[in-house]
Amino acid sequence: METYNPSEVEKKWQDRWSQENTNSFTRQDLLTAERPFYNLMMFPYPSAEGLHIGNIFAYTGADVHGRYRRLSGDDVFQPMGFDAFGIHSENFALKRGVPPNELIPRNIENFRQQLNRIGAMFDWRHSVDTTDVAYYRWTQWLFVTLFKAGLIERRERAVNWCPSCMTVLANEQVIDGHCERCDASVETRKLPQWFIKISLYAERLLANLETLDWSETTRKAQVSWIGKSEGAEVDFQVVGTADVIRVFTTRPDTLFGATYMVLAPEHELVERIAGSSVRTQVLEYVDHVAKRDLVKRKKEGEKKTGVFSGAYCVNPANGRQIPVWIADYVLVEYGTGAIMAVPGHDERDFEFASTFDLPIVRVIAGPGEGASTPLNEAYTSEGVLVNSGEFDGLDVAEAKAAIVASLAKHGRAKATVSYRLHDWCISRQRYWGPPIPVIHCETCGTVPVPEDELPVELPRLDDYRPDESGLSPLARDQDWCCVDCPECGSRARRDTDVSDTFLDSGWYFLRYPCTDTSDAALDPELIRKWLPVHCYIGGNEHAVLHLLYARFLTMALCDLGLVEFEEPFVKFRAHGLLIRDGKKISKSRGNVVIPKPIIDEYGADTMRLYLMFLGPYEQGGDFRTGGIQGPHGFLRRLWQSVAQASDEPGDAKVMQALHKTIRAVQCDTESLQFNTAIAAMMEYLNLVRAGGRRPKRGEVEPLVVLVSPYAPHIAEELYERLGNTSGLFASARWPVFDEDLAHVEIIEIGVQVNGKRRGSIEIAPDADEESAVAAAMEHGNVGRYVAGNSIKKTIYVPGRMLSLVVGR
Ligand code: ANZ
Ligand code: ZN
Repeated sequence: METYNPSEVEKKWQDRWSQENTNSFTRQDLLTAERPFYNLMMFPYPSAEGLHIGNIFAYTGADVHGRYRRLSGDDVFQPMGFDAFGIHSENFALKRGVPPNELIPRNIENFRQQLNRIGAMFDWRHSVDTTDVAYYRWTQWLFVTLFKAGLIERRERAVNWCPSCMTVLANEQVIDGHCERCDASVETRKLPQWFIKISLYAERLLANLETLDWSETTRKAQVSWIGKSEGAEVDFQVVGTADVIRVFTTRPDTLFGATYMVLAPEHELVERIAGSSVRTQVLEYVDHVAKRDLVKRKKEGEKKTGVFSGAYCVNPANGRQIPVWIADYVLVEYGTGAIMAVPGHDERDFEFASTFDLPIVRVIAGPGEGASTPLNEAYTSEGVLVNSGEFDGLDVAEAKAAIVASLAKHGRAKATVSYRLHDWCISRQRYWGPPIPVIHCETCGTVPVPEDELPVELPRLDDYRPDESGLSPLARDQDWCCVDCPECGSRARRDTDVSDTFLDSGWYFLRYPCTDTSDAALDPELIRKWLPVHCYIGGNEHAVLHLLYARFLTMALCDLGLVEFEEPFVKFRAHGLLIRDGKKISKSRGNVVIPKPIIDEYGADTMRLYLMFLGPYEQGGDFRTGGIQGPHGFLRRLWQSVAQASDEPGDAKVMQALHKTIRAVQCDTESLQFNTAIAAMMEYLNLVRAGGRRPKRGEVEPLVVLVSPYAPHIAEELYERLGNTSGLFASARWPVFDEDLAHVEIIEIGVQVNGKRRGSIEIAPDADEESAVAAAMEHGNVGRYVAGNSIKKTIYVPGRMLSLVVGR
């Protein structure tokens, strides 16, 4: 047999897969599939640079998983598409001076070729391109559907405006006051905008998280983004006036410790209550704050500033008069824009009170503390009430309920829930997106474009540059803007904004199986059969944007009876990131690695194997080009072993090792622990070839199947050379391991976190520390205690115990 020539082998099999439609399904195939498994990965936006090695790492892992499932008997649907609208793409087109309508199709073609070269089993028949009218007409349909359901509204609002991208941004796209994309400082502008009412769904979006099998970090990110806060609104009477200051607090239990109040400088009562002797000072302060940068203001840790208003309120708990201050650490847009300040138990209030010499009173006592234990800093933990009259002795939870109930009797308080999640602003004053399908008519108001008149096609513009006007470039195309009102027929104007790219990507997974359907967005039969998605893999940077919008849209469609499930992704796993020279590989850091030279030199199979061997898939790994020889050598050795194999059954000892290997590779591949699966296969091949031993067919043929998800081309070739003619997927099955032969001794050991037993793991008595820690982290309970912290120290006694010391 000739030597291993990756480029020849890979070309041969890629051609064959494409000719035989090995990975593409027809509608009929989809409908008759017996064990549907929808293996979804986040689709890329087709930049001009093409895919870099970090993207390939992500896609390869998902493909390995999909190939494994398919060999195990699942019907795996693995589509791929392009998220090609949006500012990213448009900015690039502007820079190049090539219209996006020309540039984007070229980029897409380039991406498609790159993706094909890695040998992933993408079903291109079911691809989507969000800029294709055949797709975005349904994005517009979705807009109209939500609009008719009352879930989209036009509001004149102060919105985030990026002066550099010259467009409005969603809150989610503003990071620390800066544009997520270009990093410019975000400004505020008042413009009429379209909002999707995602905040109506806050509670359900939060509650459902419990039911999802998702990476813990992703789930946590959503919980804090939704930001549910249970508390109360309490009214404080302003002394000597009829005015009332309403505050929002999450700690009504600390009411007796409220020693002063604070209004946000923009609060409407500031003008009214400012006493005459301090009026000038107050107005000066308000003016000073108004000129300051909002971004800096929101950052904690800044020195607190403020001014006394001259007014007093009555603390309804104990009738004492407390001063009202004005300070910029209270934000006007959150809660009621006013707070009761409890310096004994709130860090910000403690700092402010210390600065301005305001009284600090303890009302919660922790273990071993009493009513008069001094406070050197705010005490923010649990405890029982002290210095709180009739409520003394209650714990925090009891006191919250009791104090609110008691005030409520006099109409002074009510329990409230608030969320940080705001409505989703989807208007973009840019060119490269689906036009918002609405017509503005003087007589009829806002009229959605009738469904049978969709799509509203994006016109070609010679000049598609954004401008300062607050209007999209589409507004400059008078012919396009002028239409007849669909209701009364009089002259009317199109809405000229386009919708946010996140609307395009918020529903693409619903469209994939339905791409053969041209008269509806969704094909109910196929949706029922294939959704929700069985496994979704993507980057954790989408934890709150895309993943929240997709969940919301699915839930809304469910309420409208258009799909039968609320949650789109039963299982989500975030892949890790590749590091190079100590930094994340990314275009912005300028340390990208292009896959092509690696594929040209070693082949895609070696590259796949190498990437999957770099580190745990969900954690990522360190990219060092040098390490590629090991995986490459392994494939060469496998090739030789098949070539030299004698036609005999395997030796008993090797067969036993084989069954252990099958078991290990299966468990690890299933749980995305690709690196350890590869290590097991390498170890096995070493045993097969130990001392230059001649391999037996029964020893290597199953290995070819085990390797195939990782290195599919060479596996197909070897499988064929072993005399199988119809291709791996058509005739091979994942080998079944023999329980007795694969048996490895397993024992149970306890796991401690910070000295407390939090669970136990089942593990081989001689397992190494790394696998013991990995097994412990898989244990939900242990994971919970470790989450959010890092492991500072590990004490592992094989066969006995594992103890983790964690901290921030
Ligand atoms: C009294 C108190 C005592 C508070 C205590 C906290 C601790 P979350 O949980 O984030 O919703 N607050 C309310 N409105 C505010 C605003 N507009 N700007 C700044 N701070 C505001 O936070 C709610 C808590 O943040 C509220 O509960 C209030 O302070 C403060 F030991 O009331 B608290
Ligand atoms: Zn009209």
